[in-house]
Amino acid sequence: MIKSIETILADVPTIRPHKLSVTTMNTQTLVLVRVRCDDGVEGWGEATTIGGLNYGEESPESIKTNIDTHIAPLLIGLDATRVAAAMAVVRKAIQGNRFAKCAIETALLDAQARRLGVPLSELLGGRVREALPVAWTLASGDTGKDIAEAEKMLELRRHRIFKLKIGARAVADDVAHVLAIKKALGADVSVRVDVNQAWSELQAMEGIAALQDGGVDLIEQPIRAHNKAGMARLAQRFAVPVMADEALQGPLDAYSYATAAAADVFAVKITQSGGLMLAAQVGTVAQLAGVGLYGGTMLEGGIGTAASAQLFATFADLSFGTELFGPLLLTEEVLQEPLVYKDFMLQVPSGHGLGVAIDTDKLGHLRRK
Ligand code: MUC
Ligand code: MG
Repeated sequence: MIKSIETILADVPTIRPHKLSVTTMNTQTLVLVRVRCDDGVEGWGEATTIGGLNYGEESPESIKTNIDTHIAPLLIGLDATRVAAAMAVVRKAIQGNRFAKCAIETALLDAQARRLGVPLSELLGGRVREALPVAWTLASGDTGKDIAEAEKMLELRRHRIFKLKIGARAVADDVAHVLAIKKALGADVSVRVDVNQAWSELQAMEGIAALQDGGVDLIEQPIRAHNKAGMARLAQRFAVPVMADEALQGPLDAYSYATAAAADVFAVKITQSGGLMLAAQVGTVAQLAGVGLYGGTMLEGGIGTAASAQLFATFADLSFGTELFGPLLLTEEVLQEPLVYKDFMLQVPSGHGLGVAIDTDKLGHLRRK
């Protein structure tokens, strides 16, 4: 039986300002959910947003309030061993709130996998890989600093795929910035861009043409998420793959994007999809439709990153890799044992459930009082 549900907000400074077209992050707020069951098993989940309400329609505070006030009361007393049934109750009663639902579902699945003595990936179909290629985002806002940061990552053998956040400046300035970085890093290093919806379709045509000529490998969400027809035109016009991110808010969007051929690649995010089970369906739609898969992040800490890794390890096709570097952008680690990044890969935790444990003392210091 589900006995109690606790939600915790923890503000963790980033290692440097993280500049996106929609906001500059100096802190990340982790929303952590702890579910305790009457058999003594507990599970953890996480949801993060980017810049409060700058990126999506849920904020850390709304996630906490809506779980505490509306979602937890529906779940207390339900059978903890029947996660799908418990989530069906939540999904029937609660509109929207995909991030909150993801955090809750993750905690319930973590508890159930621990109870069964298996890694969470086994409840999601079973893993086909033990390590995931992991990109790093260069977003200091300064070309020289970004090049130095990338060179350090290559030397550490931590990342050799770099995603650049653009869209805040004029197209020509962004293109010059990206191509200077691409030139400095060379042909063997993958350079990609994420515009976070900032361009008009005309700007996108100009920008993508120049980036494609300069050897950029992937163009993420160049235009507004609702402009599916525009995304389809761009995907068709250019050889460089165009990826949907903000446009995918679950399997229905994935289906409609796949049938409209509106993206070459899907960025799958567990929060944005509304939970691990729905994110798995986004992955299935992509694989059925021949759309490439990329494991996305909302810059979660260790819990959300481990949860995403458990799912992405089940994807047969993961040709564009992942960006599960969230904990590395934060100055404080909330796990007892940090996730392992080596040889350009994130090792998928092999223990039961999420395979990670929270450092509750550390969290005690970081949590918002
Ligand atoms: C996004 O839009 O992809 C992921 C990596 C990063 O730096 O920002 C996020 C959000
Ligand atoms: Mg993105």
